Amino acid sequence: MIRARPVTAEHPEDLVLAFRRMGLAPDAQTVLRETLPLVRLLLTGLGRPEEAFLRALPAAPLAPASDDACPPTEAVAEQGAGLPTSRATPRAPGPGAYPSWLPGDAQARPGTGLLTGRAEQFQRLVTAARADSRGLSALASAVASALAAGTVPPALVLGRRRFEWGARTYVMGVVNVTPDSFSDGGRYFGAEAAIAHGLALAEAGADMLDVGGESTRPGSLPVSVEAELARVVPVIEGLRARTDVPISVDTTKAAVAREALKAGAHLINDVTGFSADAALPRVVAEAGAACCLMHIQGTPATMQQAPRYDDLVEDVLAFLEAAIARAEAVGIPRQRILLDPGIGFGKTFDHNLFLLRRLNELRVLGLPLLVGTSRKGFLGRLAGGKPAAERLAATLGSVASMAALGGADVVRVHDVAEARDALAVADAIRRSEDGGALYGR
Ligand code: 7PJ
Repeated sequence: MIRARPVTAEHPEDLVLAFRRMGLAPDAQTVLRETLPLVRLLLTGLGRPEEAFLRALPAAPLAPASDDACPPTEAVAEQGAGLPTSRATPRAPGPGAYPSWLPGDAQARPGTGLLTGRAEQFQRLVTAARADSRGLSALASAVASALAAGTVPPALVLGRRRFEWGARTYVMGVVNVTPDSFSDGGRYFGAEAAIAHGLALAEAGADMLDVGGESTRPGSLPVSVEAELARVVPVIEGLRARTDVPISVDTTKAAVAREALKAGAHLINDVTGFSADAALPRVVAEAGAACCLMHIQGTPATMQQAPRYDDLVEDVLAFLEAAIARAEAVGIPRQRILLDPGIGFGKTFDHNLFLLRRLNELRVLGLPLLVGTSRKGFLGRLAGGKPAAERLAATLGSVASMAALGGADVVRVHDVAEARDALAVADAIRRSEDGGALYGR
C-alpha cells in the first residue's frame, strides 16, 4: 500500500501574518497562499515503477533555492506588490517543476523516501503520475490525499447542532453507566444519576454526550446485550427529553445500537472501528446516524498485554481505512464518520505519546478526528503515578497540547467545564492575529 504522509506542512495562516507585515495587497496574499507553502511528504510502500518515476523527476535543489522556490514572489515584485492578474506561468517541466525526491535507504528501507516542494509542484507530480503508462495511479492518489490533509472536512449536523470543523475544538462529555468504569466507576450507576450527570455536563458546555454501558478498561470483559440496553436506553431517553445536546453511544454491538438509535441517539461510537460486530455498520446506515470509528489493537480483554507495531501511524491508518471501507460499503456517507486513534487501546505509554504528536498524519484520511485522553493511564504516569481521580491537570495538559498542535476536532473528556476553559485558551492562542498596527489587513 502506497502512502504519503505529511511530515511538516507550513500553514498558509502563518505565512499570511508575514505577508501582512510586509504590506502585501490582499489579492497578492491570496495567490501567494496557494503557491508558496512548503510541504514535505514521507512516502512508504513504493514499488519499483514508482521509485523509477520519482528518481527520474528533473532534479531540483534540495533546499528551495531562491530562484525556483519563489516564482510567485517575483511575479508580485514585478508588479510592485500590487495585484497580480495571473498565477506564475506554468513552466515546462524541468528542474524546479516537481518536488525534490530524497530516496530512503535502498537496502534497509526500500520503497521509502521524502518529497519536498510546493503545492503546485505536487499537483504537477500527481498529473504526471496519473498520465504515466506504468500505472502509477496509487502514487497519484496517495500524494493527492496527503495534499488534501490541510483542508477542513465538511461540517457535520447532529440533531440541532452543527459542527464546523476547524472553528474550534469541540468537547464530548463522558457519561458512564457502568459499575466498573475505571475513573468514576459506580458513581453514576443508575439511570437517574447518569441523566443528572449528563445534564450537568451539557450545562458545563459539552457539545455532545457519550453514553456508555460497557466498560472497555484494559482487562474488562464484555457485558450482555440485555444488561447494556438496560443501562443505556433509559439514560438516552432521559437526556433526549431534557437537552438538545447530541447523544453518542459507546457500544460495539448492533443490537444495542439499534435500540439506542431508536431511543434518540445521534452517533454510534464503536471502539473496535466496526471490526467486532459485522451487523453494526448497517444499523448505523439505516438510521442515517453518524459514527466514530476507533483504532484498537486486540480486544479490551487482551489489548495491553503486548502492543506491537512496525510503523504505528501506518498501522493505525490502515486499520482506520479498512473501518471506513466497512462503513461506506453499506452506505454510510463519509461526512458522517469521525475517526479516533484510540489512545490506550492496544498501545504502550510511548505509542500513546507518539500518536498524539503525529495526529496530523491521520488527516490524510480527510475526516475529523476525535481523541480521548481523559484520565488515562499514560497521564497518571507522566504526572508521577497519580490515580485516575487525580489526573485532571494532566488531562488538561493533553487537551491543550492537542489544540495547540491543531490535532483534534473533538476531545472526549470527563471534566467538561475545565476542558472548555483550557480549550478556550489554547484555541484562542492558535488563532490570534493582532500583532499590532503593522499587521493590519
Ligand atoms: C475512548 C472511547 C476513546 C472513543 C473509551 C475511557 C475508556 N471512545 N471510549 N475514544 N475511551 N471514541 O473512557 O478512558 O479514547 S472508554
